Amino acid sequence: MVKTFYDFKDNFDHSTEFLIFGIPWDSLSSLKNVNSAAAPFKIRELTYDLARSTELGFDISTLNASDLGNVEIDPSNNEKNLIKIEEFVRKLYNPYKSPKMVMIGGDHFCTYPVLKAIGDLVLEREKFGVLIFDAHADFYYVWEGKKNSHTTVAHRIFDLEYMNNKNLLIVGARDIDNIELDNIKKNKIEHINSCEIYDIDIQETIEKIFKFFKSQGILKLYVSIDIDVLDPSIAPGTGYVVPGGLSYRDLWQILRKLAEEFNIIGFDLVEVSPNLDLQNKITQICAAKIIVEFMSFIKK
Ligand SMILES: [Mn+2]
Repeated sequence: MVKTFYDFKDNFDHSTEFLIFGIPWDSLSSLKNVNSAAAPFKIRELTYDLARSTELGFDISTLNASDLGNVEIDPSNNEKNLIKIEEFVRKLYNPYKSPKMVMIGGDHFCTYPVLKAIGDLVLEREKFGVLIFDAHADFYYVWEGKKNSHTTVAHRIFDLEYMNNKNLLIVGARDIDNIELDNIKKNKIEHINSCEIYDIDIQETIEKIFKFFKSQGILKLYVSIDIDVLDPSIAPGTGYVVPGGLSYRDLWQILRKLAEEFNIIGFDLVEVSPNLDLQNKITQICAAKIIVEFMSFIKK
């Protein structure tokens, strides 16, 4: 039996504030040895070794969260998985009074069907935006001839009819290929690269992110966190490590401020590779901490 995240219950009712679910799917990774499909199991498991309160002293048991387990995945049928995930989220997401959706991936393409299900249903869509934290832009148009890949996911999100260069922001990138750069320039995609964050400082970065969304009247955010946005010295257990990333503290601080200013309607944490992690599971611990700390910021 799959353990739940911390010891949250596995059922929910009208009062539930967070719905957690896993997507054990890594077939659309461009790497073969990543096993991020195991991450939803492994990350949940290690929460039993962690403290039951957050860093700011918030009692985790009062989060009113449910962990509904994993979406059933068929590793050999990507099309079916996309439909399944979208249906799964559609059934749970109630735009009038929805609990916050929290997804544990999986490779980064897991974000697409989740975000699409929410974005299709969200009310006042002109106030809806997407913030992606990633070492990469994931902005190839196709990858090895295929449109669906974790390397194309930001482009697929951008391609959604209601997404554009005013409601999509990529933060922390530092390994963008020339083809992607062309796509980014052509479509005028905004991104705050990792080096810019350290040229200014974290407070200014936060203000820049706020300004980007608020100047467009965007108040509701879906946040996608690729674990590789963190520097590999703190999060080595992922497929494509790139030096020069964010510190855990800086990401923590950005998420804390974001939750104060925006209605976070859902978020995800993707690309953790348990079999590439250190023996002390530092990357998986970062993932668990980011998820639960962000939940506590959202709850306030
Ligand atoms: Mn990514």
